[in-house]
Amino acid sequence: MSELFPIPQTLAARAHVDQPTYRRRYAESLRTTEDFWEEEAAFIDWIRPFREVSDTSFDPADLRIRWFADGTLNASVNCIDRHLPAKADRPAILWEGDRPGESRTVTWAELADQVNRLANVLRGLGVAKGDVVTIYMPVIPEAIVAMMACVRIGAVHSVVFSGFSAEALADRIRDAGARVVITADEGLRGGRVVPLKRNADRAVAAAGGVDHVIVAARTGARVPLTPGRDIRWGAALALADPWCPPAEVGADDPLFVLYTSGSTGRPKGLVHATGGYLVQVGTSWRTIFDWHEGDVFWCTADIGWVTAHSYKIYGPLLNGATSVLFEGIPTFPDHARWWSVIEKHRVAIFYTAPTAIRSLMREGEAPVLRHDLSSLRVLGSVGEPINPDAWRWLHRVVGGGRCPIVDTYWQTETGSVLLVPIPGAVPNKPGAAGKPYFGICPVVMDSAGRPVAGAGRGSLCFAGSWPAQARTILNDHDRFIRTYFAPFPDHYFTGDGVERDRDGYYRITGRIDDVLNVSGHRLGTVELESTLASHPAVAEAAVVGIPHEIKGQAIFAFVTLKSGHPESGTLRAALVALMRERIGPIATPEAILWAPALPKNRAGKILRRVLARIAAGNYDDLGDTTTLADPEAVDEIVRRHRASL
Ligand code: 6R9
Repeated sequence: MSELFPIPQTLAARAHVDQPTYRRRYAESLRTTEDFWEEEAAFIDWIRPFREVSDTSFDPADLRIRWFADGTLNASVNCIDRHLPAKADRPAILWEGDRPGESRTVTWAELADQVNRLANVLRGLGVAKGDVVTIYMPVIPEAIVAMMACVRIGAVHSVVFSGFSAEALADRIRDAGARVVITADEGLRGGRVVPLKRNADRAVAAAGGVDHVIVAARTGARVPLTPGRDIRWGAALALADPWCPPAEVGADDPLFVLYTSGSTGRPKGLVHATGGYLVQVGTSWRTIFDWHEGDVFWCTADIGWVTAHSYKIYGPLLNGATSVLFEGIPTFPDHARWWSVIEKHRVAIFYTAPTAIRSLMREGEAPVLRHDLSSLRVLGSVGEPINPDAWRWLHRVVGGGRCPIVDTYWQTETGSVLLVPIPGAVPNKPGAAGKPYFGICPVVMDSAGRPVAGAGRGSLCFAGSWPAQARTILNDHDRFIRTYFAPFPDHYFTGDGVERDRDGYYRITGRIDDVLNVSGHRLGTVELESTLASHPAVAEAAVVGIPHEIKGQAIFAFVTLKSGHPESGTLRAALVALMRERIGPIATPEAILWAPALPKNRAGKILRRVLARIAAGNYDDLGDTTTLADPEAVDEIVRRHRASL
């Protein structure tokens, strides 16, 4: 696709990075990578400056990922204390509750006060440097306070998404050996109550080893407290000293653990190190969103996801930026909720996920157009490839045609964005995750493990380390090496397929394991799904392979329609025709099932694994469904699939 959207001139004129700067600095950053990161590291206030920039090797037999190793620092000082002289009474967090009308502003001084007090509470409970604290909280300012309090004393936070079940939480508490858990009485999402303390109690009972549970008040519901073990947030902080001296932490000491599900096996606890992560996340956040002093930033990701860690919490805090923290969901109480929040806070930079955009597109333009979104300057997308139709809608309807979309490609493992069209520097191509960030060297590998030169398709790898890269999988370093470094020696392997075009843009074609093989033709799910979603009646589509006697695999499509478009045989035929015409007869779907909603995890990624089992009729063996955002969606799809046989 050659459609190119030029860089808006007004934006380019004052952008941190413009086109010539990107070209020059990118080339330089590959030639002298250490010099580049050494300069970037000046962004951080070090306690003891580092002497050695890096010591890295991706050789599986001698894996080393060390950045700024002999430097020391404290994360909370960089995120909070250093902004106090200039910004104490300015807002750090603009919190919007699940219900409209419920909101709070937290200033930098208030944030500092809460963090210091909680840090002292944790210290008082015996939490020491290197200990893991599990955080299971709704999206409220206290969650950020909890993370910052941990890092103030050199403890390691492990945030577990509040939508996860008690079992999922127990697994993560056990794996990390956490002795303290921080939670809230209840959460609220889309008007529904989430019994967080009850889940936490069950998880703590199942996991064992937890000495204390700190309970913040969100709804104020009466929840049972276990004497001697449970501690009320409010009472404990009121008694705590408002100053906690920051711990001096080594740059390669862990900052946090974050669990992510692999394609198989138990969840992996990726371990991120302090110095490299803060250097790259802090500097890249400012660059890729082109943030300027005074801009209000809003990232819609839940705190349990890496996107929130890097670009909703650490990135804005490190830069002293004001950001919106929104507890709810985009469709409650109505489909205009997000747009009203953007209007209310004059949001300049809005970072979200394609799945949410597709669901809002279903409702048409009217809810968007009722609001004044003229404050928006830059839009961002993350989590999966954004199909060109959703891209164009976001660009035209939400961004009024004037905001570039930074489609950021990265992973929990990478810590920081690796591919991105920097807004003042790289013109947008809908559906392509742009070009490499500074210091990042993407490599497209063919099936024989040879780098592809120029344009071509293959497995997405990276040569050479970057500071924000995860250092290991907690308790399983061998799995870390095996998963990411053994497949292509001397390279980091992402697990994603990619296509590089002649202009050097990268288009993610989906996880390698999502590739279908129909009669020997490899078809990426992304291409198939984007084509279905380009039909005006289609809101969203997911495609999986089913075993087929002749073709090996055949295409099974799950399709969600936009409001006001009835399911019909004519529409089915039109979709089949569209696939044949756009991709070829090879892309003819064997079956299309109308799905009122698709099963997704809480980060909005479609669980194709579950759909593949349904398509094959294995209803009783859907695998691990604990990460599902909406289990009812699965029940309904199973019912319809059964009925279609
Ligand atoms: C940040 C995050 C990582 C996987 C990744 C890829 C997919 C993320 C993407 C994208 C295409 C983008 N992915 N961003 N695919 N374009 N802009 O999502 O981390 O939850 O670990 O997921 O998500 O498949 O490998 P994580």
